[in-house]
Amino acid sequence: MYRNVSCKIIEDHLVEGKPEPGNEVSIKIDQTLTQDATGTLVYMFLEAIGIEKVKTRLSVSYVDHNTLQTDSRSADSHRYLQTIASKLGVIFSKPGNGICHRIHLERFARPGWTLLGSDSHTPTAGAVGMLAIGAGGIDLAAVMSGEPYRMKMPEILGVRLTGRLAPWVSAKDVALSLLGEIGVKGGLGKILEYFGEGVNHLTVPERATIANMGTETGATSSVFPSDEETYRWLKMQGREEEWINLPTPERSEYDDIVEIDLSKLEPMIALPHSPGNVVKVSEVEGLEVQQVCIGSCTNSSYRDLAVAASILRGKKVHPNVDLTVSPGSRQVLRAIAKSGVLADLIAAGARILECACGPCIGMGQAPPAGSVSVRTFNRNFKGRSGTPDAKVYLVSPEVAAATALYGVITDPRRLGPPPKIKEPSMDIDDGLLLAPARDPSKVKVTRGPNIVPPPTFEPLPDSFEGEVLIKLGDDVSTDDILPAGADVLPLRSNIPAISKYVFARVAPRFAEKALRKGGGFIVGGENYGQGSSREHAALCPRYLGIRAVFAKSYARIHKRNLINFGIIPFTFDSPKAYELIDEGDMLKIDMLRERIRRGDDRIPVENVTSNSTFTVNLDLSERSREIILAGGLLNLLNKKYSQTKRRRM
Ligand code: MIC
Ligand code: SF4
Repeated sequence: MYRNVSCKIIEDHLVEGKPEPGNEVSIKIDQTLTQDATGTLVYMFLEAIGIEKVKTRLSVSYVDHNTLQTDSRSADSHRYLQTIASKLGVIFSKPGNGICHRIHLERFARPGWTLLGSDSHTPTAGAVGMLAIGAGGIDLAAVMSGEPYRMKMPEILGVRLTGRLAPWVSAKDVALSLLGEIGVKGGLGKILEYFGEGVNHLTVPERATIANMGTETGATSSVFPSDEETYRWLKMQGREEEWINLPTPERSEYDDIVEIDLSKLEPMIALPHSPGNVVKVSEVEGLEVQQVCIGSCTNSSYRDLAVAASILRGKKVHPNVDLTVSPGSRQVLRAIAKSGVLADLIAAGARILECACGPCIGMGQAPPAGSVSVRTFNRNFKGRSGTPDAKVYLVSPEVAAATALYGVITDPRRLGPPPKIKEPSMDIDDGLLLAPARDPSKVKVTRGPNIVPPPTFEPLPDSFEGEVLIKLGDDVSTDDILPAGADVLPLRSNIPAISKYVFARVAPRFAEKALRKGGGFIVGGENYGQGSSREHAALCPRYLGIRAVFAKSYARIHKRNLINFGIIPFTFDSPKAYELIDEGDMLKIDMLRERIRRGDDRIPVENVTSNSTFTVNLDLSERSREIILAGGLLNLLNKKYSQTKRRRM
């Protein structure tokens, strides 16, 4: 018998290494998903490497982020993505079909399999007993070329669920409570595995909400067992033959355990500007609200929308509130249309948006200046909504709907008996999932002017000298490093153009300064690069000449993205070392190639300005050292696959 579900899946997919916490392991990846905002680069990398057909068992390319078409750029990206998917053997999910994580859960996620996705919320698929991990685009390209996925074996943190949720408390409150308990760094280097009898009372969409927000703890993944409920879900999706029994073993073992008694939970809320800033809703009740948004990959299931509709049925949204609803997928949209949920939402005055990420990533619906926006989403980083001084709160659909009704943050337990939601059978319609071409040679890849091949970089030089261009505090998110939103997202396929936005919200002239100074260094605090998987937050600084970051600690995906683009992630060995370094200081590092080649984990840095020397830590696997020496993963992959191509010729 296996120790736990996560270890079982890892062992079944093990290519190399001993799966003990901290060891380097590589695993086979069965499926990949990309979305449009990160996907254009993935497919351009694959083209650069010269891959003719992806090597995974299944790969899907979704269009869900960048769906606002204010000029031709987004539409051009969609056409590129559609044609390149067809050529390379990838299924294409058309815009309008829904949010990648929700569709993947409905149509493709499989218990016992592995999934790598170029989006940080890929672990949503962990709801059906899958090991699903978020990564940067170049890691996706590597896996789609046939490489295993290499990672440091995470610890498995068992989350024991007992009891049953009280009325008006839902899966989002479980996710928020856990975040409140372990914080935005609590899952770092860990897989969160849910077990205990409490799991039996959660449906797959509810498990998906919890798995989805595990990302906000910094976890590598979130995994549920595969059980009868998983069977029910797959059967409803017409996929019961894909079910396997993957229960929590009777004597399961974890590296550590946290306990959550579901019956004790209350409606929770994350305050601005961090998903980890969690308190009880009852503590902030009465605060006036100008906008409420229901949707996103966290809370856009049939149940989520039906609960909201039942609260609003026969009533009107408060006159001072703008309520938007974005269904997670077309399957959900069709179901709410059929059951009358949609009619209730419309009658109450909700604004119905398309099945896409929408306001979650600042693609429209920016709230009024200085206002309060209450959202069922997973992130509330400053400025992410598109309004720099908006205050965004994260809640369950129950709290969102009650708040929309009264115009102030409202604890739904005031509303009387909770609604009983019956999930209807779903109409399965894969009409917007396009199969790849039978004959790829006939596919002409369409490239608009905004599809610009990614830059190439030189191998690591022997020494660096440069200026500290910016010094930042703790929890800098990738939204701070490279914002999303309607102005910037259409440029994801054009690195020279999008690089102008690096730190645009934090230090508006950063890009110009970096180019003028010929590059330099970034200094950060704890958890540098938390949030999204967008590798643009590493690739664009590299394009501007950034060669190293000095931080107290890093978020997992961002650290990997830095390495993948040849930026060295140094770690301060004491809080004092961070204090001693200032913006504008000139730093010099000698014999860098040699030190990295021989695996030094302590690197001396000369502060030329203050005429002193300090030492930083460097925690790199052998593979990461190889990548950095080569000047980035693309250079390594190019070398490997161009040799294979030469041999084939
Ligand atoms: C996000 O929620 O921040 C995103 C947008 O989905 C990102 C991906 C991206 O920036 O394209 C993520 O979570 O990885
Ligand atoms: Fe889309 Fe928001 Fe989910 Fe990211 S978090 S995938 S932007 S819905």
